[in-house]
Amino acid sequence: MTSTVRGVIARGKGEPVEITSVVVPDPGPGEALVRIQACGVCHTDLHYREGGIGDDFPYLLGHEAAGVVEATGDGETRLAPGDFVILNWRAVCGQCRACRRGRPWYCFSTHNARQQMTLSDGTPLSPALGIGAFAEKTLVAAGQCTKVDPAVPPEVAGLLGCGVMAGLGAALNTAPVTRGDTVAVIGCGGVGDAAVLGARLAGAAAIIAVDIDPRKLEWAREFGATHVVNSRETDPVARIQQLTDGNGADVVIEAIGRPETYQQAFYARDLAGTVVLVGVPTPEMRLELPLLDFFGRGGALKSSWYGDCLPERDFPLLTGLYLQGRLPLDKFVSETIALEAVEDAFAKMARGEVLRSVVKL
Ligand code: PAD
Ligand code: ZN
Repeated sequence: MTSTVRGVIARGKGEPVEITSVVVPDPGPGEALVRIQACGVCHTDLHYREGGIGDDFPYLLGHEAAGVVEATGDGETRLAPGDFVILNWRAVCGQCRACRRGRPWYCFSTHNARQQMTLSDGTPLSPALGIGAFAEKTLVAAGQCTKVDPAVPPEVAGLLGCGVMAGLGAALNTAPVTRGDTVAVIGCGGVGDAAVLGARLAGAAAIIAVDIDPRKLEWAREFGATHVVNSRETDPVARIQQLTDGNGADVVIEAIGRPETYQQAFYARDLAGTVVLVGVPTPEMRLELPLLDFFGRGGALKSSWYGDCLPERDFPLLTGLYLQGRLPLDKFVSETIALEAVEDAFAKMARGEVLRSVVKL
């Protein structure tokens, strides 16, 4: 059996997305069929549409989602129909070399659904990040479903499925920021602002937000930035050094994914400081820096895949903080939109008008 639902696909590089019928198989063993309630529009969806991530068109976009389990495959014991879940793209396998060494947040063999969703003519779809949730229903591996308290509104819960978790985790898990650290965040979209929030949660002494858009800097302040820098007007490296007694920040989080902003992050940190790259670069980008500076500045240069999160550990923890009023996740939801408005939402994202547009179904 299959279900036919509406979904948003990217057919080819740079082409506007379109809504079409998507055929979703019933779940087999180890799989779950999820009725999507909300799915955020993340910059990574736009990267897919622009061909920046791969060439496996057509893509079924959307990956930052929450919904209700509709059916599970035979033998499923952990999940049941009716469960409220956040979808994750890190269903840890428990078997790969990272998992076996006790580092499951690096899992190199994460699970996705085995069966493929297709167009009506049978063309297989590549679901974004193995999820594909700009659709009324999607098929995922059961391990991609993390149960959380249904008291959290789906448009808020879904954000933890990608960008907000990536930003929070870049600060809390990857860096990790510790009490008293000075932190700079370069690029204050949904991911960067979540990093600001994570730094605040960790007890950072100063949080310097850098962006080229004054609106974004205002929002970053609301999330807890103690200083803001418009890098169109002010050299961010010099300003970050000035705000940290001439030293540079202990932790600099780059949340854009561009060589020039990575270079700013590299030089804006203190000696022996940490750079965390959470922004996703595109294949043609190159970085050229004096090797001596890598050596001479010491410290750690890290990348953060999905905020080094463990969904089963972090999603219930963070939704719990939200319900206690300690994590203002609803501030990320700039607007809720219909499936039809995803292309429009990409344009708003590019113009910097939103932190997150969230499709509500
Ligand atoms: P966004 O477009 O909402 O935010 C990007 C921000 O960067 C905006 O506020 C821009 O104004 C700002 N910006 C752009 N250029 C510059 C510049 N030269 N200097 C300063 N600021 C600038 O995107 P987002 O927050 O949704 O995503 C940010 C990145 O994070 C993007 O590359 C996305 O693909 C990546 C991401 N990574 C992971 C992960 O696991 N590593 C997860 C989710 C998203
Ligand atoms: Zn994402």
